[in-house]
Amino acid sequence: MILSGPWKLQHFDVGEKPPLELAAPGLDDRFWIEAGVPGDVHSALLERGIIEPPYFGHNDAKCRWIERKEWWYRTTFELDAVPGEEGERIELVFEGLDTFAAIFVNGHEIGLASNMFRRYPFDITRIVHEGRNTVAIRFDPLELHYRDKERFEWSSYTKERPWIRKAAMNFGWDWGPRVVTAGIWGPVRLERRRRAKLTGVYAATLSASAEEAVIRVKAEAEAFRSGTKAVAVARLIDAERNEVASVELPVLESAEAEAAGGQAALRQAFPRAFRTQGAASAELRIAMPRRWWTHDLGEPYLYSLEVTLVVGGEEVDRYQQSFGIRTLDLSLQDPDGNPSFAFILNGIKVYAKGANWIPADHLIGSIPESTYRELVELAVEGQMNMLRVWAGGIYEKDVFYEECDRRGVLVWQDFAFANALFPDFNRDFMDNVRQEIVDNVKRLRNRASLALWCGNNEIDWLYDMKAAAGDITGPFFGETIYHELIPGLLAELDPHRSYWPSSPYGAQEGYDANDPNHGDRHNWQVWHGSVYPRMQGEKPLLDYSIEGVTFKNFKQDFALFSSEFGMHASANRYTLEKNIPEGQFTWGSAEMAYRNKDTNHRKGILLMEGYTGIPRDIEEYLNFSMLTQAEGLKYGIEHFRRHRHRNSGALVWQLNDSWPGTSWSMIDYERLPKASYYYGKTFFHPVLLSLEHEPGEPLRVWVVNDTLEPLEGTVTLTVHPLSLGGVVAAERQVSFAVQVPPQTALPLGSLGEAEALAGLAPEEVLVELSATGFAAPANHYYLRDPKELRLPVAELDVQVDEAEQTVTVTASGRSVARLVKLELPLGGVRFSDNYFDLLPGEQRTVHLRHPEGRPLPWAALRVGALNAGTQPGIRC
Ligand code: BMA
Repeated sequence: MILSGPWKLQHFDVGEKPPLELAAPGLDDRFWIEAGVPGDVHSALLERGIIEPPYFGHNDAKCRWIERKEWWYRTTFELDAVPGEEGERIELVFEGLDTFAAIFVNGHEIGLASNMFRRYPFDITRIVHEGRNTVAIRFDPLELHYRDKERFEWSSYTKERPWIRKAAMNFGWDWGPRVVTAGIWGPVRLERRRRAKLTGVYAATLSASAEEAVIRVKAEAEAFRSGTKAVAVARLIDAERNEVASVELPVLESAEAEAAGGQAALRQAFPRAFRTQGAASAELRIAMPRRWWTHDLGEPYLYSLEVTLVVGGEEVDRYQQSFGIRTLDLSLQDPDGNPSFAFILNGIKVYAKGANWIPADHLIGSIPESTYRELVELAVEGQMNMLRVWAGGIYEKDVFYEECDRRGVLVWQDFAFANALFPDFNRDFMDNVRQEIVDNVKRLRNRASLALWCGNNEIDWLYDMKAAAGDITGPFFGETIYHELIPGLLAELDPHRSYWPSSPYGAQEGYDANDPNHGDRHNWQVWHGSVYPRMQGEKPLLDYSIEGVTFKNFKQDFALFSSEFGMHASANRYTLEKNIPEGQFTWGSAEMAYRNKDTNHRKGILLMEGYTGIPRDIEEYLNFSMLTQAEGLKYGIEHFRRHRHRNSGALVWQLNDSWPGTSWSMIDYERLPKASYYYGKTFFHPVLLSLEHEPGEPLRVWVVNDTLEPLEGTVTLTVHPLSLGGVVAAERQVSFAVQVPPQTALPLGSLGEAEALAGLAPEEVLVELSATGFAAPANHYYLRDPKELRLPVAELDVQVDEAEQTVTVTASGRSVARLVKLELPLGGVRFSDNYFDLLPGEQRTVHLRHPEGRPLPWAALRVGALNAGTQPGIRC
């Protein structure tokens, strides 16, 4: 039974009322408000209009009082009959409590919680009764639990985090405000059990060829009294519900075997004192398995793994989850013996394309499941095959992994330790962390999508930097978590999955952990100006100059795997406008500055200054920042992919947003993609046509083929004048006949700049690459930066078909339309394309839909381009 309510909620000052009064079954709580569970306090108050929307203007600051209160939740549940028979139990299970809580049932305190990431099960058999039962939970202000604690030299953004096992981003990050939540953020379940229960199921693919797969299955169980015999039956079932393999696992053996220890008399006299734990494992063999692939390499085929626990012929417990048959390893050496950092799926190297995932809202408990589905769907449509669940958020909700399994997206999962020192010398803290790791590894270890466990975000690397800079003088507190505790537990709980202690990590010859020659790498030269190379122990350098932060620095980066890099772009107009007080949606306003939580706003300006020029108004900011991010990511990712013999992954910082701000995200808080996302449909496409070029240098044409099929056809490079002018200038075309083997990046040839231009100026052309004979999106390049281009004013013709939900845009004048954008004031709208370029006369039909089928506000449609201004849509 899920205890989803109604739940009541109220706040008190600390100690205002005695706990037993507020937990008492008979308390009159009619003046309390109703609250959704799972959910959070902020969302409940917002729903009742008690607080104003926290992301509008500076309202987040007005909500800070919530942090200082004691919050009480109450609900009731009915039982027809109390456990009668011996060996029957009732458990109350909390999947997520945020964070320090005391839990009461029928006025009895049943336990405390102190970790948002843990699962808290309580045996309440002895205190429930027939009829109505009462549950009450008190959430303490965090301050009570950290105010007397030691402060550390390093804990980014706030000093209280290290002792509190809670999503770090709640305290504010460089892309989100401080919104410290409280409440019941996971489901609450009442489980009635008889005789025994499953305490764990583990399944791992040991080998998987096209002919046969071998899967190890393990079941763990607990009986409620000694002497109970139980078997678990594990079955693998295909999508048509046919059983393809099964095995019986004798998880709990006979009483005689247990009594071998010489405790027979005690066991007989007190059988309930001897709860029996047991486990058994076996191998399943599956002939002609259908293997699980990422969506770009094949089908993410899922079986169902079902395990039933049987005692004396009666089924007492059941586990069921989808299961993908695949092998997956992190390879640190390529077949030629060179260093690598590559994911090998069913023996095939995956070029990982994707982004870093942060919680989709600060109000984590209230994020609807549909948001997860939409974001993962967008990732797939954006040609991504890997998401990294970043350490400063949470171990995500089940729905996230379900979607990744189902859609063929790999997950790089960080443990929840980000940018701070942690008290690994404290036994209570470490016991808490140990249980958090056990809970989450057991929950997620059977996911086909789960590719890697990673110990932390940037801690090993930044510890060295901060120590070298003199900001940290003490030891590396927390080190034993990532280098001892976690790998030790994984060896026991999830031995067939790869583990990497930190991101970035890996160094050789005295370089720091961000070394491109070993492990993964974060490129924060671009944007943050963090100068590289850097030796271990060397003082870090920041270069705040146009050259220091420019994305052109990506070309100096020969990382084995690029797990973080990126640039800011504005959120979409609707997302910002909706949350900014009237008159403040202007470039340079205090409200716009408040949307940007990064440390030094100059970085973004420098980046644009070097590329597009500094924006003069909000329209230019929207356009220039989006263009810079899109072109910058394209520049970097195409470079990484051209070096796919060495580089095996590009994960952008960051996929999504947790509030309507300006950040590195490719998709904003309203689930409206930015220009970079649409560019990604090309730069992440499995078949990439790419031009490598710098001003004055030859144009080098490449094809990158990530697929398992060879490609054969023709690639054509066409030089188009930006404007047809008075005379139609001849287009210049060069074609290359190509044969590209599977999983290869191939240079096709090059052309001198002057030769390609044939008399045109480099500031006046667009170069297009296109393919015939195989499917690859056409790709566009400009030979000079936007601020140097001579881009004439474009004219757009816009036709709207409301019935078909399409908008057709034509570049109706004589020049290229650059960064054509369609805007609607509604969140979540899906545009089949946006932020694209049109050649003179070229036409594109964009399909629009809302995932929940909401009517589109056509009257408010705006269509514009970088060189055409923004105009209201033209209706027909
Ligand atoms: C990296 C991430 C985040 C941060 C981002 C942008 O450090 O791991 O902590 O938000 O860069 O600065």
